[in-house]
Amino acid sequence: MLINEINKPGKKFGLLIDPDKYTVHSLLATLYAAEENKINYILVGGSLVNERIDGCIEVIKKNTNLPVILFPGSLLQLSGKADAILLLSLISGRNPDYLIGNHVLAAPFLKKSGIEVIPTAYILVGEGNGSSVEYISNTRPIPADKFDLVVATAIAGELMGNQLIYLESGSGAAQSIRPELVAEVKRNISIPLVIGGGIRTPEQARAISGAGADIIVVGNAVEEDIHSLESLARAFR
Ligand code: 1GP
Repeated sequence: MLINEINKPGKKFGLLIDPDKYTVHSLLATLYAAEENKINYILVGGSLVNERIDGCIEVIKKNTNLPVILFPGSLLQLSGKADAILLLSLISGRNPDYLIGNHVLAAPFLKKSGIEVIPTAYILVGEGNGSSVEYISNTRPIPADKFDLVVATAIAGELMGNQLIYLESGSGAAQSIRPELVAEVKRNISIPLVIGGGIRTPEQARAISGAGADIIVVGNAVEEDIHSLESLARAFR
């Protein structure tokens, strides 16, 4: 089970592949770089995905041994070909579709597929200036300076039985999750903490790591510059 490996001590790096943003050629080059840099997980998903997710996962599986984890932006992004799925509950928001509605719709498929399901408390943090996840999910993020609300939400996420806490500032966010907030949340939970959104520089990765993140997820920075993978992964570890 992937979750047992995730729970082991040590920093893990998740590379997010949005199938729409890659050609087969750029995907293969990125997978090669991911193997070279001993990336731990490939996450697949995006807010809007037009390409068939199955095809993308097939290419990944054929060309690497890295575990593939679905990070679904919608019900259209389910696939039995992945190793696991983050079953996201968007607990920063109050939209029932993202708290239970979509889970019910996905449940029979997930059960039948046999894919490992990792219940994940997904917490959107930001200034409300318009991430895709905010728009698509029709929810408001928790304001980034309201540490007490973020911490209380993370504690609730753990108490509800989730196996990961995922703090998200939105893909391409100008501001990644602040290290001070990472540290505060980490002090208050005992399950692994995932941080994603807007991580572009080794300095950010190092600061977030030092503050206690167990996993970071990076998408845009690597899409734009494949060479950033090496320095980001090294800095985070
Ligand atoms: C994963 O949404 C992020 O949590 C990905 O964000 O594309 O900004 O790295 P970036």
